[in-house]
Amino acid sequence: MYAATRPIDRLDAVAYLSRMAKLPIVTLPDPILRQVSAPVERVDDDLRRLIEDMFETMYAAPGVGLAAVQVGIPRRLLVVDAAEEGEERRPLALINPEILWLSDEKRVYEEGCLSIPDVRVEIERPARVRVRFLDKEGVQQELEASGLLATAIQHEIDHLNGRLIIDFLSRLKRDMIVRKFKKQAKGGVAA
Ligand code: GNR
Ligand code: NI
Repeated sequence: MYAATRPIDRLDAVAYLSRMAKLPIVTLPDPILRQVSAPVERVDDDLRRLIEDMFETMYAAPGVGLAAVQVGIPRRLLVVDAAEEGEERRPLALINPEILWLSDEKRVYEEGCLSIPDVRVEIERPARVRVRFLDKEGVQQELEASGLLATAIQHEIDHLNGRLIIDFLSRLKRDMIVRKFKKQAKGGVAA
């Protein structure tokens, strides 16, 4: 409806001024999840708006991390917040992240993925990671992470390369899960 024919009420005005949006999350078997995301070319206001929307989407899910491809935008951008419930938020946006170093020490964690609801996979990954990236101001940064943050960053960078947690399973188990999601997408039962 047009603003000229209908007064904007207070809630509309707030939504309009803050302009945050929860975005739909792409799920298996959408083939976009298998794309290799392209580098972000410009860090501008449009990208910062996308980052804000990705944070809103991730916190609402709720999730520990989110890659842009999961909201249908195959660009090398991810957001993550590994703070525990009750802790203060620690939002991190990584643009064009590059892994500089992975520890020999490993850590095993049962990972979930918002693009593969209700599936959990136990994955062994390097326990610590060092990454270089651009922050939301376009400034190059480096970060060394451990614990859940290290796991989540590796999970999200896998998304940028079209890799999913089911790729750590045997082909048989992976195919069973993919088939289930294909059937669901066709209009089968929800479980
Ligand atoms: O919410 C999520 N939880 C999670 C748990 C362990 C390791 C990685 C993650 S990321 C995941 C959200 C998601 O799908 N990000 O791509
Ligand atoms: Ni995921």
